[in-house]
Amino acid sequence: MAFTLPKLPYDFNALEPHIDARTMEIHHGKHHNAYVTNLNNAIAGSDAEKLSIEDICKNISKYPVAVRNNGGGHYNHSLFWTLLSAKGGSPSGALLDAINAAFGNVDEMKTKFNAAAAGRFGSGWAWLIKDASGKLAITSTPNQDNPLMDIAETKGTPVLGLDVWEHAYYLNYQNRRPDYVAAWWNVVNWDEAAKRFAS
Ligand code: MN3
Repeated sequence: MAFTLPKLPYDFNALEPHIDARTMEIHHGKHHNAYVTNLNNAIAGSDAEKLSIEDICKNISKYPVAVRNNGGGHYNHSLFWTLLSAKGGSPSGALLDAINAAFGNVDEMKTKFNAAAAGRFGSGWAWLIKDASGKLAITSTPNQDNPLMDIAETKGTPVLGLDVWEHAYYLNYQNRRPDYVAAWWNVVNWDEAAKRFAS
């Protein structure tokens, strides 16, 4: 079964002024759509056609680089959209407890996350992950790799993920990646993050 581009759960302009409508429109309709098309082409006729995108990522070392790049692109962006919300807010409940246990407090977690996002040279992603023992950690990956992949340096289940490719912010923020990262904290969907942490 072919992969499809998921609908955004909000309007293109829902996250303004933090993430502008034109960036959302191009990011979703052009960039993510291209990952879906190229992934479907890359897995056509292979056993990966029968797998979920999560299972493809977990076994990514078995597949050609086109599957790694576009499968990662599809998984990462599908996740990214659900982790954004105009509602904003802050973490609570079990997720807040885990953040405090791992980092001391929310601000310290954000400082470490911001450093991972700023320090990723070139294109990639910053992540807050839950590792196999249930503990939170911060990591980053190059290109469209992610922490589910068997080739990832630090593996875990993504709780938060931030796209730091220039296509995610250049129209509004140009070279100011740290400003984009700071603005993104205003539109994190903490309810979705809490659900991911609990699962
Ligand atoms: Mn992107």
